[in-house]
Amino acid sequence: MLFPMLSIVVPTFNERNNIPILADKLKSILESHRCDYEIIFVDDNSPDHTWELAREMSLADEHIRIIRRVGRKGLSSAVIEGFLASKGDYLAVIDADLQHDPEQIPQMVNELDKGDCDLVIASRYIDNGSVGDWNKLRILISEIATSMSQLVMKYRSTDPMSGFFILKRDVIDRNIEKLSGKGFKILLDIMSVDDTLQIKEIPYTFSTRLHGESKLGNDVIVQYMEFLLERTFGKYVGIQYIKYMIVGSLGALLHFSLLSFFYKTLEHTYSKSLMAAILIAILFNYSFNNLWTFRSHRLKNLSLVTGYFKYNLLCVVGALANYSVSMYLLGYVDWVLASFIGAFVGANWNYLTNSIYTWKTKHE
Ligand SMILES: Nc1nc2c(ncn2[C@@H]2O[C@H](COP(=O)(O)OP(=O)(O)O)[C@@H](O)[C@H]2O)c(=O)[nH]1
Ligand SMILES: [Mg+2]
Repeated sequence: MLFPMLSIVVPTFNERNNIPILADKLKSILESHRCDYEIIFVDDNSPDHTWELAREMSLADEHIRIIRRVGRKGLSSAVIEGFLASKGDYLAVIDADLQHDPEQIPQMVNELDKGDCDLVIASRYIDNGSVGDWNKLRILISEIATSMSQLVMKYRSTDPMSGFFILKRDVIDRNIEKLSGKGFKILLDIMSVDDTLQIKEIPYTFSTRLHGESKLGNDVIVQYMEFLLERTFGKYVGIQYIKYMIVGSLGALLHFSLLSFFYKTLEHTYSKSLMAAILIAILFNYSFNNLWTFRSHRLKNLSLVTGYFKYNLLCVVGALANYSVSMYLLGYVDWVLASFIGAFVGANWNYLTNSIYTWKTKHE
């Protein structure tokens, strides 16, 4: 074989108007560089039938392939499936919307050919790179997210969230089982499981999307935080457990703030204030656990109501456990520690039983 083969994975969701333009560009650039290549579109059953058009394109051009996924969603997992189905020695990822300039691919391939690196990232944040026409808020969020990524990986990459990169196949083959595949940060995922990579960065300017609209909205930030939590604490406990404890702590904070507000500011009786604070905090915990912690098992309609009763019932038992443990320990340790351990035992009971009986998840 003269040149290493290049597989270009393009995740798509509603990109019907963009893919023929991208494919034409890739084709002319790669063929002028005499590159052996394939383009793999991975489409999550787009409502605009991107997969159908990609299939027609694949029938007309043997370099084009399409994976249509049904019942699954997510940028990272789509890219991983593309990698797994690919034939190339080098694997590249690029957005379908021409925000990444395909003209840079030959240079990126060149860097890999030199043999002194196994991952080349097109970065918006070095030298001549740029995020294009982003507003100040988006730039700030991106910068904060970039610095936080340092928590989970040893590399000082300027753009670990870049969706435009190329790597040697071996990097994926040896790490595939460790990748989380969740969310949108596939590059960070790869860099956080392998600290032996040799990385190079080249600058590029993030262009404006050609057609269609961005799929990465506000929940991207939540997903990103979850990813960092999972990579930081996930080796000790499941992400669901961490989320449950975060909601629980926020609920406790809410409880004390409400109690002090009703009792001190509004000057209601202590008993009424306490009752109101407890009821609201339970409702808060239940709702946020349903919306976030157990998102994939979210209860709706009637089961949302029956779930609420189950939740209350199980939490009453948790409260009794909390009470008994605290009372017992009070004979041995200081009251703060006794109440903390009591609350911890209660919270664990609540998590365990609610995840099994209320949200019916398989326990992680
Ligand atoms: N298969 C698949 N592709 C996705 C998904 N979400 C986004 N994409 C694609 O991933 C690329 C980057 O998404 P985009 O919306 O452009 O994000 P932005 O560039 O940050 O605004 C685009 O080609 C999208 O079509 C998804 O859930 N599944
Ligand atoms: Mg884009």
